[in-house]
Amino acid sequence: MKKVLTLCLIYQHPNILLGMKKRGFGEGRWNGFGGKVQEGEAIEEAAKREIQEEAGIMPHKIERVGILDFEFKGDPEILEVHIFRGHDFDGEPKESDEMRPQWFHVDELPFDTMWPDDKHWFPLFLAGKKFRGKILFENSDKILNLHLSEVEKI
Ligand code: 6OG
Repeated sequence: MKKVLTLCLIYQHPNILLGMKKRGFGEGRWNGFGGKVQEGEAIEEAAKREIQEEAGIMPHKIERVGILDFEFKGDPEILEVHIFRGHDFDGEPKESDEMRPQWFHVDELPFDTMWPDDKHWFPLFLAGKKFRGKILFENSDKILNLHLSEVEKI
């Protein structure tokens, strides 16, 4: 079983836009914006729709930079998360029911209140690399196994 999700990060060096997840999966953590891809929807379209819904902004152009497969021990469902980077956007970030957006300097990212995988792949993201990975979680705080590699093309 596979569920396809998006995760979109706006990166205007040296700042990155994250959102505090207010409810549901990942509640209490800073993350990019995203969610489930709907039936019949292209993945990139879903990424734009989700950031619009959650942060009130519409990115001009987004680029897919990573795909990560997440598995939680004992759960047969694989979360396939497609990570996008954007730069310019229309609108002003504003709080929604799901997310409270905030800009962070890249040297002051709140890794302690982000998903534990993020500290592993953010350096690649920030360096403009493309990457693929597989991460096995024991529970939402603990990683049992992590494979991450830089790729030429995604
Ligand atoms: P909703 O279920 O709220 O979308 N997501 C993850 N992001 C990170 N950084 N690490 C993880 O490790 C993640 N698992 C899921 C994908 C959930 C949002 O959270 C992301 C979506 O953007 C397990 O619709």
